[in-house]
Amino acid sequence: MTVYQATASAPVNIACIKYWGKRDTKLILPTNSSLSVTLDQDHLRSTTTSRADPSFTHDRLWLNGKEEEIKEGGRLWTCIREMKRLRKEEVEDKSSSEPKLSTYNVHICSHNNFPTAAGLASSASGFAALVSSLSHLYSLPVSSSTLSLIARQGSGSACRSLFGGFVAWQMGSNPSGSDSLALQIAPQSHWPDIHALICIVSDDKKGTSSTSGMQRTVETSSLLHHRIKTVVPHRMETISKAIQEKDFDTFAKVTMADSNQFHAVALDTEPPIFYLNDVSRAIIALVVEYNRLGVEEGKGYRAAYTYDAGPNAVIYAKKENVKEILELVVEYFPQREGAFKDAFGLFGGGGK
Ligand code: 2P0
Repeated sequence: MTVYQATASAPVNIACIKYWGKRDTKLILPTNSSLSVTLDQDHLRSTTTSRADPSFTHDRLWLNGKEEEIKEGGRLWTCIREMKRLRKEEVEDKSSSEPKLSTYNVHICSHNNFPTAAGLASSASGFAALVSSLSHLYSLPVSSSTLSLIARQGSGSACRSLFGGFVAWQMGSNPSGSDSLALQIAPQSHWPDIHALICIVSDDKKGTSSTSGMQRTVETSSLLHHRIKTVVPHRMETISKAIQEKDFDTFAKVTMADSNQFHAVALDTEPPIFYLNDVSRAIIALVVEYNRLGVEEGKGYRAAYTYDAGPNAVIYAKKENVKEILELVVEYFPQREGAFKDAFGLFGGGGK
């Protein structure tokens, strides 16, 4: 008997230009383009196994060993349906000899190798790994950008985890979402010198989810409209060029400015959303001072902080400075056991 089963993993990505706001909540179409760095496959990742079998009575999914409901019309349901549709259109319609896997139910089992509650982007790696494993199961002859269209409908930021290295999510303009996809700006090998240090400030579950928080921002923040129209398009160009030219100074300035503006639009939301805490702000002050000294010594910027929808810091730095930054962080912020995850060489690997 043939077993139809495939496993794939996908890493977490951390945005330098933040996605915050949807123009279409069902299709998950963003109000602005975004750009991220995909972390190393060896560190924070989701691994997903999918199996199709004619004896399965319905689609089922387990996340870290616990079964999750696949609600009709929900995000998981949509991703699985879209992958089955691709299988039917791209494989089965073309060759009648292929088994009709699109008609079988699937069982999907997914694990994260990091705590889901840590406020790190588990939905991004999770949906990217899900789509990637189904694409292997179904032997789909499609590009990662095509798969990103489906991962996007699971969680917006997931579309960027289908590539390694530096990845842009183009907002697109088509109401169908057909051009709202991820593209690789540069592979990891282009700039392997960039490392990410992840500082777990708190592993509490965040107060306001990204999904509901961003829509409140869309509805109530006037600053968001300025950001979308005039700030982000320019920043996307500037940071893409900085990556191409391996210009860390510009990369760092744009990354920190965009993190600041994302938290400013969160604050500009009614009622306001606070993701940073006092420790997050103290880490910002440390990085600012470290960069000030770097400029004074003629070395330029040496670190870039960025924060997502939570208090945990990610610090991007060149390899030569990582040890010094780590020592500074540990000196100023004494560690609880297991509270700090240094993630050297966090890079590489796409979902495939
Ligand atoms: C990002 N974040 O670009 C931004 C920065 C959080 C802050 O993408 O509703 O979990 O599933 O599309 O992808 C978090 O948003 O939201 C996010 P949904 P998602 O990484």
